[in-house]
Parts: sequence; structure tokens; C-alpha cells
Amino acid sequence: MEKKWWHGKVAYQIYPKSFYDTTGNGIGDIKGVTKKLDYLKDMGIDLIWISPCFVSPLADEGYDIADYYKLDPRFGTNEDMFELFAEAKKRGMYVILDLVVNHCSDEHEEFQKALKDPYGPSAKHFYFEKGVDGHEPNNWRSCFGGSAWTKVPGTEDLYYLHIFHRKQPDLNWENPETRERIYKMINWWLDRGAAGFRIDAIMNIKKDLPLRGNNYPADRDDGMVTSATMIHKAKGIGVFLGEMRDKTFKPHGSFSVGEVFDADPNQINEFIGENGYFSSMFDFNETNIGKDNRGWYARKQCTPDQYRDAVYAAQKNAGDVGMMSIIIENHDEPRGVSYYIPAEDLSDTSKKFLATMQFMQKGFPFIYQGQEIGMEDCPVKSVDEIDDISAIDEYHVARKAGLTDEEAIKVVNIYSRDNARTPVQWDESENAGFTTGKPWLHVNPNYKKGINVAAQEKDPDSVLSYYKKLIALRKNPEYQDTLVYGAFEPLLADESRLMAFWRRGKGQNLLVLGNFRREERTIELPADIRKVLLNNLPELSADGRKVTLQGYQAVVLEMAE
Ligand code: TEU
Repeated sequence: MEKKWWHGKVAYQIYPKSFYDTTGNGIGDIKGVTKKLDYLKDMGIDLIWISPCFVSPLADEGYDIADYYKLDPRFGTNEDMFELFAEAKKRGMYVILDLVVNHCSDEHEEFQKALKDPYGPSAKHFYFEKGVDGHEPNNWRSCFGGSAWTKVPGTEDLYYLHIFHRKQPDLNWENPETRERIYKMINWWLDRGAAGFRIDAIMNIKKDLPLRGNNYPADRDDGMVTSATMIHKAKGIGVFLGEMRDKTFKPHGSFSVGEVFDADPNQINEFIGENGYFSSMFDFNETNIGKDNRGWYARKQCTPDQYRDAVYAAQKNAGDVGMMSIIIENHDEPRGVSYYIPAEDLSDTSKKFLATMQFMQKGFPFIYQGQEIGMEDCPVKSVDEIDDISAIDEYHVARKAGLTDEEAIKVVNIYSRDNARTPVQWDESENAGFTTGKPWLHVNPNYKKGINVAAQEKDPDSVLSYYKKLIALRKNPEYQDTLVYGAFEPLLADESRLMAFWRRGKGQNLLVLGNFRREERTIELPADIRKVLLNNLPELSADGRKVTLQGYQAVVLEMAE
């Protein structure tokens, strides 16, 4: 694999609304990110991805952009962002922004013009279609519930497409002028110091045309079909993605990471190979497990063995072709420790176990804010406490399917995107030190129980201190080459609830072991241990080549061969 400037680095995702509030309005801001740069630098973070902070009605918390060139005043000003770029640069750090170009906000100027003149040029930037027999143009369902079509106000029979919320009209990538405007905007930010972009919902940009009358077999009683089905059918996205790369990222040498769902595993080379559309893409293999088109209520939670198999499969698929970006959570997922570790086993030890499994994979690790202190899900008691539009929709889907209020809330609590969006827990003061005002979303009360940055900075055994050790190991010049580029080879892959894999580099053999269960287990190693590089417990019990791992023990070993 050709070496790139970002290989070997560690990334951190910031969801600005919940990161750190410097104004007291209860909403985090960009100045708050700048203020915490030294904290991130000290942890070993090199690159930060900032979720959208542009002008937005926040219908989908910023993933609905009304002005791509301007920060939303609630998050700060463009000058604040430029200051952040400069301060990051001083520290040898990089800032990437979030590119939301499958859709914009219905409050975007161009969409407003289109509504006023639905047959004029502005409407060509969107998908405006005539209905069929007094109904929507086709039976696609929006990701956040209901039809993906909304009637253009004041018209008899004209609709606009929104794969997401009705306040997120899809942009018409088939229109060359739309694409040119998008590229211009990307370059505008790259020219001003952004190191690249994370690219939102990118597989959605190519539609299966024509839209009108393009119905698929329904997957729910509502007669509609999830738009993901359409993504599988749509062909030719590569033309758009290649063009975007050539006109923006490539000439700038910038970093791009795609939120790529639903790609064909055989296309990995096209996406992140030598001349791939993106520098990297997220591995969502684990997050996809158990999904069900009927909704969250029918979803099956991922088991430890499924998690392991998904990781191994993704690693095998990426091989030496390209560098995947590795996560255990993000702003759309429950907290990784709450989701992948059985509730009865949740502890600092099991949190460190999961961190080790993430960081020792081949790939580019992304920490999502708060992950480094082991932040957990924050269940709610009633639907009124939910902010996430997706969770609210899924609550109603579950109720319609016959679940009681209590059952529906239980389901929603497992998957709600609010779980990851509760404010970062900085210290033990009121509101976990996130704001001096009223936080926009409830704070997880467990900040008083040691799950906060201040307490963990002082404790050498904390989850935070362990993350620092993991990062330091990945950056240790003695092992970095193996950990970044070395081959990933599973060992004892048939043993239930064990994660064991080699990272093999030039003349170096590292073995990662993780006991994914409460009970201890003894395993026979294929070679002698030369050195224990990392251990999430104080000791490792070894007798020659036999090692006994305690529950959720994770170790990184340098082996003789
Ligand atoms: O999420 C994208 C997302 O939900 C999908 O890619 C979806 O799984 C797929 O389209 C199924 O067909 C991103 C953001 O991360 C999320 O926060 C936003 O709500 C969403 O896009 C819309 O911008």
C-alpha cells in the first residue's frame, strides 16, 4: 500500500452541539472545540472531524444545511472556524468538515426559489416529479418515516424527493450545474484550511432513474419500500464520485472518508484503492448486523461472535487494498460499550477490551467524543424526552406494529441516536461541566460516578488513561509500521467469544488476544511470548505457551515468531 500522510494517525469525531459550550446557551460551539484542543492533542489525536455546524434549522441536527458557506450563529462564526484551523495547525493537527451533499435544507435559498417557481431553473437542482394517479411518484419510504415525497405547496400534482426528512430535499446530482456548485463549495473550504471531509450518506446520491412510477415490492404494511433498496439498484455512482475526487480532494491532497453504506464488497478497490474515490471509508460491517427493513422493533442485537465475525470479514475484504476507518460508535449509533458488551458485563475492563479490539485492527481509528472516557447509553422513560427524529419515528413504527408504550421505549433506547448525543462529561460540576446554561439534551447522570474527563485524567487506571496507552502504542516507532501496515490474520477463529488475531509486519509478529466473556479461559499459543506490550489488567497469567485470560482481558503480545 502506498504510504499517505494520514496513515498512522488517530482521528476524533466531534458532534459540536454536545461537545463544549463556551457561551452558556446550552449548545456546544466551535470556540469550545478550540478550547479543548490541548486535551485532544495530549491524548494523541491528530485529526478531528467536525459534524455539520453550518447554517441550519437543525431539523436533523445540522445534517440539513441552509447555507454551506456560513457557520450557524449557534455554533459560532466563520472566523471561529478559521481560528480553529489555525490553532490545530500550530499543534500539528488537522480539521476535516462534514460534507452533506445528498440533500440540503428546505430552507436553503435555492430550494426556496424552486418552491416559488417549481418549473423554473432552481427546481432543476432538486428532484421535482409529477405524481401518478393522484399519488406520490413512487413508493419509496423516507429514512425517517413516511413517503420520501412531499407535495410542492400550491401545486396540484408536483412532489419533491427527500430520502431523509421532508426538510432535507435531495440534490439532483444528474444536473452538471448542481455538481459544479458542490465542487466549488468543497474547494472553498479546502482553500481556507480544511484538511478534508467526511462525506455524508454518499451512496444515496445516485438514484435509480426514472423516478416516476419506479415502484419496488413493499417491505412493510404501509405499501412502501426502504430507499436502501433503490441504492442497490442504482448504477453508475462512480462517475460522480470520480469527478468529485478529481475536481476537489485530489488536487488538494486532502483526506476524505466516505459514509459508505450498501457498497458492494467487491468494489473496495474502486472506493479506497490506489486511485479510489475516497482516502478511506468507514467499516460499518458491525453496525449493519441484525438490521431489519420492518424497523428497529424487529432488529436483532449483535452478539459477541457476530461482532468478531463482522470485524474479521471487513478486515479480510480490505486486506492490503486500502485503509478502512474503524469505529465502535458515532453520532448515529448507540454507545459502542453499551451495544457490543452485554449489559451485565459492562465495566472499565470490558470497555478497555473493546478499545483494544478497535485500535489493534488494521485501519484508521476514529474515537467518537466521550468514547475515550467510556460514556454509556442514556435511556429515557418517555417519547417526549427524545430529540432524535429517527428514534421518534421508530417509536411510532413500533407502536403501530403492536408494541406497548413500555416495549417501544425499550426498543428505542437500544438504538436511539440520542445515546451518543448527550453532552460530553467534562467534570463533576453541574451539567458535567458542559455548559453553565441549560443543556439542549439531557446529561447522563453517571458523570457523577467517575465517567468524566477530570476524574479520569487523574487516574492512571481509567479508561481515558488506557486510550492514551493504546494511542501511544500505535505511535511507538518500534511497532507503528506493523500496527499500521502489518497483515491482519485471525487465530482460533472458531472459538466462541474469543478475539485473537495477528498483526504481522517485517520480522515482527504481534498477537492480540481478547476474551469476549466473563469467564476466564486458557489457550495454547503457537509461539513463545517475547514481550507484553499492553494489558488491560495488572497481570497476565502464563505458563510457557499456555496463557489464562481473565474475563474481558485484552493483551497485545510481541511473539518470538
Ligand atoms: O446518516 C446516513 C444514514 O442514515 C444512511 O446512510 C442510511 O443508513 C442509508 O441511507 C440507508 O439507506 C447520515 C448522518 O450521519 C445522519 O446523522 C443524518 O441524519 C443522515 O445522514 C442524513 O443527513
